[in-house]
Amino acid sequence: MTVTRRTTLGALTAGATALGAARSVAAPAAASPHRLWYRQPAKEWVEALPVGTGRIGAMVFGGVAEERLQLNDDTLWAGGPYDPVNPQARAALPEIRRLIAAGDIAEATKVADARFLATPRYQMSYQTIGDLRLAFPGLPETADDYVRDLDLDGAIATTRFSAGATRFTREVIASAPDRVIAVRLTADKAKALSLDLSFASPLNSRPTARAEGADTLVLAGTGEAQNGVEAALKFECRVRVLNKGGTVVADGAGLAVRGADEVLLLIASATSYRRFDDVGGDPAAINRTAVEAASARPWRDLLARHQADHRKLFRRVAVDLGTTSAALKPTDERIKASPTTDDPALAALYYQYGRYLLIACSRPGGQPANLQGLWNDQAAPPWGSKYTININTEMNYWPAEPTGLAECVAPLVEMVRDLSVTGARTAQAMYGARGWVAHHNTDLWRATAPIDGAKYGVWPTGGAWLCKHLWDHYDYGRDQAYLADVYPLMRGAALFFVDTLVRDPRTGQVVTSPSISPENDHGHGGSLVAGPTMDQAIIRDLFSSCIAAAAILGTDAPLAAILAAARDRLAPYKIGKDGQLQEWQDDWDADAKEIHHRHVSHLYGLFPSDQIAIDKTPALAAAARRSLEIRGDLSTGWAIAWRLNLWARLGEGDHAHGILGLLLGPERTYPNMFDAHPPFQIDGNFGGTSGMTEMILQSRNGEILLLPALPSAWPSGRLTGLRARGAVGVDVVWARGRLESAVFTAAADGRHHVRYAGGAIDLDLKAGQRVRLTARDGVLRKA
Ligand code: FUC
Repeated sequence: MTVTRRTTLGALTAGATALGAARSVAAPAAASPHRLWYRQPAKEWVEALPVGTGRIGAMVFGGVAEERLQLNDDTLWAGGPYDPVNPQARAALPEIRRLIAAGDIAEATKVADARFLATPRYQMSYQTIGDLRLAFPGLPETADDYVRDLDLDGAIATTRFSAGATRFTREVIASAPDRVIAVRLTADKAKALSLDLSFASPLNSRPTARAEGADTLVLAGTGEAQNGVEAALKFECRVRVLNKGGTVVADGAGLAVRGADEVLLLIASATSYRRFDDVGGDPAAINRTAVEAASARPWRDLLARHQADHRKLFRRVAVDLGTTSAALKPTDERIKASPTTDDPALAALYYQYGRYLLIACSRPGGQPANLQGLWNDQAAPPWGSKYTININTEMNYWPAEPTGLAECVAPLVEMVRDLSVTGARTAQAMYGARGWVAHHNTDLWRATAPIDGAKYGVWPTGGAWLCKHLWDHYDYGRDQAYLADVYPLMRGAALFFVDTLVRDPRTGQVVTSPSISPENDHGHGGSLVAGPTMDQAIIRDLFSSCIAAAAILGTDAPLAAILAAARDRLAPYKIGKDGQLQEWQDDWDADAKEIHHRHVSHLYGLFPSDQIAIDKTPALAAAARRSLEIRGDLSTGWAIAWRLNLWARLGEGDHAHGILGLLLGPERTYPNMFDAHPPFQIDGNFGGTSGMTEMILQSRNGEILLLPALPSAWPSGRLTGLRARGAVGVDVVWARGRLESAVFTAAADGRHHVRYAGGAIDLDLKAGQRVRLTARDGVLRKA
């Protein structure tokens, strides 16, 4: 363990300036709490730095002689509109159910694999545009005084270096308001900027680049066909070069800039995607409009508009967990050193990075964050970089409401709206059921049938889990017009289960069948089963939120009564022979093929749900804890992050902090702070931000808990701008391991039951009202 002195940020920054004498370039801003920085260009993709408008994004490598901007468009996917429903599925359903009830899981799996899976059996992949390459003739491979960084607060990636006697600066932003990625190149000498621009794409559809006019380069092409589904999307990416003092000439499939004082590149991208069933858009027209409009604005204007837009979201939350001299090092070195170094500011940086990433990849009008958010450099990425909705997509949105990014949930809501349409067809054709269903994955085309293999895909509660986010968005924001808008989606998800739940002949209770506990083999012939604990819990939440919504909206009382009766018949939680929370109706946990399996699906009730809580259902919480102990802490990225949230819910701050250490270490965090599943998967980043929030503030079971799992490693700190259920903002400040103050700012009228340590207080707040609490001797008082 490196012993480092804890100090305030101010003192450290002063220290950094002193250090700056020795290290002229990098050091002055090194202790900035919002800065990822490096002393060398990115070699690997997971060293490059992400920017994004929510719709289009770039990974910035920071090369000297050649800069590589790897580009993405969130609607560039393989395939086109398709309906994967297998016409044989409905006839196979009774047989699969019968085989499961008879305990012949192997045979049920065979039948499901043969007749119950989607056609095609796999979904479409998210793709990449490729690279915009900037080659700088005359510049060396490596340069002096090199530093590159990503400023999370400014949402700007900057590369600075000297070559010869010239100092170069390259800045990259991805502007949501102006719908372009803008790159500004400057130098401290006149006429010093010369570069050649070209596109390179790994897509098999071989997009072609051509110059348009004297200053524009256009890459146009299509997505790829996949699994027998034809490529339906056209895409276009265009870059316009604006320069001062130099020349631009078109040179075949490239552009050459010579002798400029300053260069501004404006990059736009679009596809013909309009909706899952409409690919009639005109990408060239969309891009022309965006580039034309952005060209009318000087860089400082583009920058100011971008930063104002970003900061409106980003600055809602501030975090300080303390800092040490470890924070002076480049980010990659800090990650490497983190297992043996006290570096609480690295956790704070990771926290805000999660928020930065969500702002950059999930904005209204765009697609939701996929398995890699927005950033992917491959034509065939891992797991298709799709939407895996048996944990991953949901985890992406865990931090959204509590950390002040409710707007970022909009694309997820829109995806559920689409799924309620495509999933209605799947519900009808596969199950003969009303409502809608989505299984464990979906894609740009909103496919909803079971994919990959019965042991992964035959899981009917993916759409229902997504509906939790619809309800949570209401619960945090309390906007009734929004609730009225999404209620039909929740209602449709519930109706599917009214029609498809089956009676367990042994107990008379109702369960899902066929299903699985994602993606865990229970050791009795496979994964297929009736009534995995997670399904019962998700459906319980879905029914409860529908009942509550119907009451708030004053509608649908007859259905609410049906749901209440069905909810009472759902098979309840069970505690098994090892004291664990049973993952299945049978006590099979000890027989499972992988005892340390990464999914902890049966613990959904503890987090993200609050059906199980240490202070409400202590016996179940103890069983969940036992399950967690058996599963172990070490896993893949998102699975570690889930455990972090769960241990926070158990009130175990030090244990949670230890798990956070596993997530932040070099095994699970790449140099650019992307989460390693491995390979890269963004859910761990978001789950990490969520888990840290849960250590400081929990909003559950109708209560707000302050410092419920504060670790001893963070004796003093603050986390301000958080949101709790009931439309209230919360700022938490603590010192020497105890609460100093908590400020509540109400956005709507309401009563809040607030707890800290042993004490509690009720706050009746009117919209706009602000109240400060202190806690002397653990007793909460209004200040
Ligand atoms: C689920 C997980 C895998 C991976 C994939 C994208 O299937 O079990 O670990 O995260 O989604």
